[in-house]
Amino acid sequence: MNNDLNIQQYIEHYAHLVEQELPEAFPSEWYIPDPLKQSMLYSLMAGGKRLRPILLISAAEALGGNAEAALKMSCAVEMIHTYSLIHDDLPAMDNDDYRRGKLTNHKVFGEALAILAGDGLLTHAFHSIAQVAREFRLDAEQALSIVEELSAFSGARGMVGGQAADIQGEQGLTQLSELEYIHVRKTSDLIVFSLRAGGRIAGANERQLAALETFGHHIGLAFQIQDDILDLIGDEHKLGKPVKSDEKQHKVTYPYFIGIDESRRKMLELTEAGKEAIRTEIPDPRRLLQIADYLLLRDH
Ligand code: GRG
Repeated sequence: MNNDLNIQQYIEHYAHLVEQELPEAFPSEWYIPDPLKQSMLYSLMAGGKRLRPILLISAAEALGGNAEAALKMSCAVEMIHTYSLIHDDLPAMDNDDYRRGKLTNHKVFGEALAILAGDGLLTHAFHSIAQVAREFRLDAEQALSIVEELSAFSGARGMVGGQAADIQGEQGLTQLSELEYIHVRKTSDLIVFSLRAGGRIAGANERQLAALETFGHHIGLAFQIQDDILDLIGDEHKLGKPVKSDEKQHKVTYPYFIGIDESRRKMLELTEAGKEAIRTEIPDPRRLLQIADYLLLRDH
């Protein structure tokens, strides 16, 4: 059925399925204190593009994996992503009042519950993976590798390490390679995990996993460069004239180092290189290729 959908409809279709599945990930017989559950669900259900779950599902689909297992597993990666956003918004980190057009978790529930909601989501992601592995009788080696890789890509070696380097870098980054290290850890790593996990559900071999990784690494970095560009020019577009606050002009982003035009060129080049990595190695890469192109069109 989803063969008939254009890429936007395909993305909307899976984003909707993920949204239906997310609350189901918490066993109904579990007693979770009410404010904690509300706080977790508030951020989990606050919208968002659901990019990482969709990539996991599409990678599984591209290799003929079980669609239901992929959908359930994809909720785990969205839990990790959501926890990282809740913690990133805290006063000790970015101190943001709004996320996805809504008040941030700590603004609604207070800092203590926001920290705990993040902790709860992080922990529950691993529970969900174990449950999916058991329910769908995943190959034990693949299931263990998924757990291992989620920990590596989202933890101190990956996203958490990227966040730490970002905070340290606020004292002043001097080289593009330092910024790229942060972007890869904070953004590409969870995308790479999603693709490899989707591949593993489908029993991907090492060459296919490596191809998915290269694809994720490149489109993740392209996605983050685009974020930097949108961050800089978003307000200018909205207001129809250039308004650059001092803060934005001096924020150390990709355009800060190489300018907007060169950043755009780099973003396109990375996307093409990512697509090239999966074109022949993955049996049916069509949706992944379309997603890579679709991401270039986004405006938020
Ligand atoms: C606090 C452990 C910890 C990590 C925080 C994810 C992150 C690391 C910080 C958020 C800030 C940021 C710009 C990170 C780069 C990754 C990124 C582009 C996140 C936003 O992802 P989208 O655009 O968000 O997919 P939606 O809202 O669509 O889910």
